[in-house]
Amino acid sequence: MARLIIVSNRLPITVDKKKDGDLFYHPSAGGLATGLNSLDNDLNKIWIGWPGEIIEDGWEQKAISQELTKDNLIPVFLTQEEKEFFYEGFSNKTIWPHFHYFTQYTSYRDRYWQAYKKVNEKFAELVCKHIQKDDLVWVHDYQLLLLPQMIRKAFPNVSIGFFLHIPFPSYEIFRILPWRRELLNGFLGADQIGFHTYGYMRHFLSAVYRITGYDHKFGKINVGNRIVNVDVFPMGIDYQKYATPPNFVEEKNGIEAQFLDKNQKMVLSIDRLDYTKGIPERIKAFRQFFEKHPHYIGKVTLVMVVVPSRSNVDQYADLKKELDTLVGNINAKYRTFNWTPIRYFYRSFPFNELTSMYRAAEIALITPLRDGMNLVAKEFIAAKEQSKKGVLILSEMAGASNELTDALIVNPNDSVDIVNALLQALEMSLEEQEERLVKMQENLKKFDVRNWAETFMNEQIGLIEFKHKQKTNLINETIEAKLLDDYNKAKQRLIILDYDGTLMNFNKDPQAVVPDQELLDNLNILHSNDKNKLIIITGRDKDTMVKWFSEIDIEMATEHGVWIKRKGKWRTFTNIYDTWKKDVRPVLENLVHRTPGSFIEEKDYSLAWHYRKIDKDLGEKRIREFKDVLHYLTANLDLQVLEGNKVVEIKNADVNKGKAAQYWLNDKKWDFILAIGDDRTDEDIFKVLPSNAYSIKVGLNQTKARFNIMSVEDVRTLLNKITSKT
Ligand code: GDG
Repeated sequence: MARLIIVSNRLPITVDKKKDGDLFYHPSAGGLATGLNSLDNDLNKIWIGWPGEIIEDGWEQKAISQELTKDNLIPVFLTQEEKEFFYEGFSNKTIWPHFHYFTQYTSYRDRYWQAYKKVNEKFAELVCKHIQKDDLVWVHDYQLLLLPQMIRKAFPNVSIGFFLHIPFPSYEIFRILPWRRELLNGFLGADQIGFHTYGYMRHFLSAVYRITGYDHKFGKINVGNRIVNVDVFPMGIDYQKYATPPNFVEEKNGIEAQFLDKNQKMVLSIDRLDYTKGIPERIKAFRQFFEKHPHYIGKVTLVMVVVPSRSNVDQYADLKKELDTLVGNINAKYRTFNWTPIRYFYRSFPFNELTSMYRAAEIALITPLRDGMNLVAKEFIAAKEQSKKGVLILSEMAGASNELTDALIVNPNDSVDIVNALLQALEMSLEEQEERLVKMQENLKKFDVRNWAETFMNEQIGLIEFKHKQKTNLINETIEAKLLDDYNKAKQRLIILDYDGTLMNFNKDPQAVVPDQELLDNLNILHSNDKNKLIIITGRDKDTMVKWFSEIDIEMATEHGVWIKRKGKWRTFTNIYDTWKKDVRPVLENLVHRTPGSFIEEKDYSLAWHYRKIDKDLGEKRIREFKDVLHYLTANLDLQVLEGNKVVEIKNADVNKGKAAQYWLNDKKWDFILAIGDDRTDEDIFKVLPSNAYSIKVGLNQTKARFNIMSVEDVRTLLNKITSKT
């Protein structure tokens, strides 16, 4: 039976080793375990991760493993050094600050990177030891970015999902990292990659395109022989746990009562100690609030919970000092004998007390400078299920702000914005509070953590089915055997091949795609066989093809069929003309001027604008602009605009590869036809072929061809097999 193997840095159970050596087991904080444990499908689950304590003694490791195995948990034991360099180092001093836009804190130490790779390998080894047939793997978060690719290497067909819980930064930030390529390749080992927001997804796709060159269509990245699905899965919370907490006893003399008694309003903030959370900025804005609205002095209190974290990292210790000073100053300035402006707690609280605070607070002030999602904001809204009273002030830099649009959304760097939001929240009518809360609660109830985990898994399972379906059109062993057999039996064979993207991979410089010797040898074998007619039909210009294929006298069509070489002679359509070029060229030149990195290729009867070296979105935008101008310019001319792979070409309307193919198709009664091509212009060839022809599209895009083949490499392998039969 298929199982789900969850892999995350931390296990949902933490092991604590007391001074006397006793081992204690308790649940780790966080909603991930709830979400995953509630997955209500047929999958059995195992979970692999670090139990949070350094255990170097072999016997102890064995005892812990035995204990955890009872709950299907498998521990990865880290050494002190690994904890220091992998966890505190690369994870928390490199990726964490960098992905949260704190590049000033990013550490670029190779020592950290080496440890990161090593620990990812350690995880990979253990995961691979446990993978069985049909298992699904789901890897979590920034500590394990290399893991998907490592697992993929060992198990090319296993289904792997990956979810990033923190932001993915814009390309301009991401590219700064020396290990950007390795990190992206790590991600791309997965079949599915999930982010909290569309913004993170967009940044990721853009980084992938610019750094690795892999393009995508609607979030599906074609990585050669696989498709990687990238999508948005905003994580929810365990709604009922906060709406109707178990064992919750309304404390008569609890926090809420204390504030009510004194006619004071409670503003709440809860964060882990982290520079990403905007805590100093928040305190300063709170101080400004009293400066601007002094009549609220004595009437509003900020209850600020800061949970200790990563105290071994310098910036965290510095931040702690800064907070102590800021809170000290404001309290010293404004406190009275029965009121303190900020009640600051530097510790964590048991769940029940946390929930009491959520219920008691009139306002939650959650203003991170950057936050992947921020579950506290969602928990606060859920805790208001019964009272329907409360206002959420939320930073637009938290992923949650995309969903909680009925909160008061603020820019955490804009203290005036925060001050205004505080005033608006304090003065908001109960009707408006309820109206805003209800809308958000409805959404959070529907899209809770179970729904999040289920949606992710269902989509991942769907991909397995999709892959399976795709494979039916892909050239497999059976189709290949039939093709080779038909080829063998045939006496009059027509073989039509496209060049770029079919026989050779693309290059940023089109002139660098010179055919290699192996290809030339293979084509020569095909060409020299009396039973074969081998043709190349390409969009390239005649001169380049003549130069590159000087050794083999292959018949061909260039410029999509403008020039036809048959029986050793080149000729062109008689009715073709190029007088239009003088009108169109200046427009293209202007385009190049405005789009650095693009260039014009002039062929005999066409003009092509290449944008392979530039940003894809900019290229597409320019094409849209250009098409309008061209329509105007060519209103009375018989021209067409062909869109190829990162190139647009303007030529006479009468020319296309299908028409070119017909010269040879009509020559004889062929008993075997093979045509292979990769882009839209090759579809014109597929359209004119008889239904029993072997038409093959390179890549998995929609096509008129009968079959698909994954890559140029696969085309070359197929040709090798054909020539070995020749
Ligand atoms: C990552 C991303 C993303 C906090 N203080 C106490 C306490 N908590 C609980 C809260 C909440 C959780 O910890 C913190 O939520 P975050 O959203 O900050 O999540 P993290 O796991 O820290 O961080 C973040 C998240 O992953 C999920 O993808 O939202 O952006 O950085 O559940 O309630 N719990 C208790 N006592 C406390 O004092 N018991």
